[in-house]
Amino acid sequence: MSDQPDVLVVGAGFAGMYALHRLRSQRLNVKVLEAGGDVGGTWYWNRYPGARCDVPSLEYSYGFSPELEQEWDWPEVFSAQTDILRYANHVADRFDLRRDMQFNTRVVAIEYVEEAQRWRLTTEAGECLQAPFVVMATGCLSVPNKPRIDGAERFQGAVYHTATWPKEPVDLAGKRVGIIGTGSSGVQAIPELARQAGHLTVFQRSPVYTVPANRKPMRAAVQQEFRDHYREIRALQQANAGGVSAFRPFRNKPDDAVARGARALPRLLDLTQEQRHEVMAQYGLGALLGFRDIYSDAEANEIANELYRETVRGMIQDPAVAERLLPKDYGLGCKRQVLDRDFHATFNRDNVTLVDLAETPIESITERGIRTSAAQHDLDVLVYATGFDAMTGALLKANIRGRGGRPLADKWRYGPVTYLGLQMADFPNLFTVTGPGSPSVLCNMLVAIEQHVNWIADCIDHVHANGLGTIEPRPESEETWIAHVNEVAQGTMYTAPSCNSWYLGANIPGKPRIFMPYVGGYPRYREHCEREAAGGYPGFVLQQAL
Ligand code: NA7
Repeated sequence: MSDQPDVLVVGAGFAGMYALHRLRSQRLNVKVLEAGGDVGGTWYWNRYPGARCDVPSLEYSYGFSPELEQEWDWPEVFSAQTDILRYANHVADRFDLRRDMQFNTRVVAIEYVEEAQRWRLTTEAGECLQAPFVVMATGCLSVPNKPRIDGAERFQGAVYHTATWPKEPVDLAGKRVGIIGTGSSGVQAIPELARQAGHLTVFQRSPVYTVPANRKPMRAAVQQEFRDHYREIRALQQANAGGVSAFRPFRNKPDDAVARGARALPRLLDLTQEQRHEVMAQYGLGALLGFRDIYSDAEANEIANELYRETVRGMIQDPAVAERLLPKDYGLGCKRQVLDRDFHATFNRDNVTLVDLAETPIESITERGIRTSAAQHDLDVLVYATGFDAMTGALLKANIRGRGGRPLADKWRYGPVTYLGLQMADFPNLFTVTGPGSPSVLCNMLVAIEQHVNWIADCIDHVHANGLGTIEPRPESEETWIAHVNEVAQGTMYTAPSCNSWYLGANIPGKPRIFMPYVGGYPRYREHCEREAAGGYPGFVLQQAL
């Protein structure tokens, strides 16, 4: 491992792993610092029972190595955390990544040393490292949110957070388990915890729209079809708003997929009520997501919401429980879509109780469990499935200080300000992979990560090739970009006044309410990045080397 790195990469998830591989190929000395004990990032930490990806694995995989694509077998269409982590480990072994990675190393301060055109990073253990370039590959969902609840420290039972679930198996047999939160993590964990625990009490603050996940095992022939068409599939991903190809093995070939991608989705408003019911009866809850007008038209959205509610009512035995599980004050498309396996059916089990915190809020946590305004719920185990300080959390936690010692927290006091989610003015040579203002979590993360890392690597190459010292955005580029990010988010369900999501920072008390990811589509975004690079970075300030 080099003591004089050209680039320090923070984080060894999929972004940090590829950054190391790609930058190494440019003969740069790279060192990766990772807080966890090994590679994998979000898939290293999120080991809770039921953890899975909501993008098909043949798409949620690296596209930079045709050999890797051909040799890796995915056991299921949508992979479990264990298989994704196995894949990350395979990639680390195959490309010999660990020799330039330092694990169990949390970066606690990152300061710009102006007179040296370098960054100085300090670790929790007090180690100091310096490099001219820093790549923050710290992930969008990597700082767990653990709400402050009165009395939390008094609880005598075991406490877990889904985002920091232990490596060792947790024995829940016969235990009284409570879980707070019904987002993606809670919805995935609840059916598994109910199977394992003696009794499960679900503490729900907001009901969730969730649709059944595809749970098919991978067929060898399907995998082979992908392998045979991978180059075209990767090209299709580049042309798709969410970075996923529309390729369906056997049913069509890539050319058909292009045509299908260009064809607009149907509109719910164009169907009669009878036709809508037929669609629901035939295809179930997931069918609702295929109508384009539900994401932008309030009337279509409310029709879809009501169809959703009608269908769920038919799935739950106890009508009072069903009513509590139904979202009524926000619409489909406001939050990230949750996919489940047996979530609704779990509430028909004898050993599961739903507590609606909107009716009976938590008053405190006691030695024995959770006390709501209506009852004391005795628990042996308490699970927080309360999400993350998303998108900005990890960057702010790293205590980054730019020119003049200016803290990033100060620059971002009214919300994140970046150019393209890649860089910030006054923070030269510091790059963020899938930062706020880029498509990031609205895109297939692997596609977004590779595009960002490639752009950053080319940018560093440009600085070196031209004998320059630093690059950073012009303040006016940031202003124009952030205005555009906000503009394209308006009029979508994401920013409806009734919507409170982690995309908006609404899950963290005091966080500015700003829609953080770029909703204008991955291809449009990518073209913008490419124009900057091809034009010699007109939106950036380039300074001579000292
Ligand atoms: P989410 O989607 O932010 O869900 C967190 C859940 O925790 C959600 O139901 C919250 O209710 C609930 N929550 C948060 N704070 C509290 C308090 N103080 N009291 C009660 N309930 C609370 O996080 P996930 O980990 O499930 O998923 C994050 C992403 O990871 C997901 O979208 C995928 O992209 C992968 P709320 O809705 O805020 O009322």
